[in-house]
Amino acid sequence: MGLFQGHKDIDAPKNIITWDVDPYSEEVLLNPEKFFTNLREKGPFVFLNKYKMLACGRYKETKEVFSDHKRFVSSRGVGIQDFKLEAPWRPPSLVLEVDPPIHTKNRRILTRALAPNKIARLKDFFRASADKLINELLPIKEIDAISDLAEIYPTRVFPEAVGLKKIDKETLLGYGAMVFNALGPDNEFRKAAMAKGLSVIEKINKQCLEENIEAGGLAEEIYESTANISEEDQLAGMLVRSLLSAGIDTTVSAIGNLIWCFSKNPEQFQIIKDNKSLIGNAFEESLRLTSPVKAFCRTCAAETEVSGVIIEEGTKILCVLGSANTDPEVWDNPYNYDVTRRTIGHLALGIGVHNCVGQTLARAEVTALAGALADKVRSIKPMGSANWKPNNAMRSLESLPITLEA
Ligand code: OVM
Repeated sequence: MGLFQGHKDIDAPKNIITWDVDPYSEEVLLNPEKFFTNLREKGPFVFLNKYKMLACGRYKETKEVFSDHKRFVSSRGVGIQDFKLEAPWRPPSLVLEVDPPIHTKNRRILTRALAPNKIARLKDFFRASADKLINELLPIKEIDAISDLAEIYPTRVFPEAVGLKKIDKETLLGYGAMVFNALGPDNEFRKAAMAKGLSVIEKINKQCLEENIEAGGLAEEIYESTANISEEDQLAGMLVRSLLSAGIDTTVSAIGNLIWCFSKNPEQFQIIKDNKSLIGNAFEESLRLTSPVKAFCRTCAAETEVSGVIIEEGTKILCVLGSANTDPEVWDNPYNYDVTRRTIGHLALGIGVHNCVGQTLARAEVTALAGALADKVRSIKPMGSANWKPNNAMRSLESLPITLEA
């Protein structure tokens, strides 16, 4: 059996459209909406000639594939590489890249450490940090919403909340870039992220060790939960690594994308200023519209059929969450940002057993920051064009010049 782009070399299934588009090209990464629309119009699945894999972008099939961890597994990797056929760049994650029953047991440890009652204790700290940051930025005439705000807030509050002793912003951001770009093909974006390489990995691995975990943070609990599982002394460290992998780039992108939504839709920002109870939904709507985690793959475990398409064992399926979240079959005026929209059911945090385990923490961070903006800022004025950053799995901004008007 041949290998192609790190996975099984398969032919197009019958009855589906084959497409030459490269979803990992700079052109698509920087302007995905046209790709989303075309993807949905071509059928329930398309065959990507360049990668010999399937892609889905309609809400129905994306949800079906994501919801079924038995037919569509994560243990063979959630990028285009099949871990059964090729060795991954790092030891696989013990939550993201495993299936039940191992997944169930490991995830439970994270679920407990990140439970709503634990996060509730952090609310005042998050809000005070957000107030402080916005106060620092208000007097500055023009700021970059990414390097001055979106990258600063999570890299300040997350290490403290989790209890990470010494970890710098560059290491956290550099590692996040590797983790997410590694999900794509070995293109220029993956190569650039990997080039930063060794020093970052070493620091990350050190940070996961028990001796570098502060008392009282969320990570301490992970070590406590695994203390009497003697045969698995790597488990806690690996789960802390998952927090570092999934906790920074995601919230940096989410914050940047939320501010982008506010800056482009001043009347929507005004609505949340007038009605603060809509802040939570304003964040959900930005997740729906911009889907910071744009796409994850699954691998078909055994031949099956979805919406009339026969999918063979070993097929990689690119599940384009950003496209499902803008499917006009499900969402009215899908490309509009509307803070009063019913956002329930968006797939930006996934669905099924692998849905985002850190979502309560992410929501607490981002809504604290949005609350500070809504209270302190009269308007968020764009001061130039938004620049998107190509990344094989994330949709995030490189820069966003704005003025925060007091
Ligand atoms: C992990 C991991 C890495 C990236 C993303 C993620 C969104 C988890 O290492 O467990 O979830």
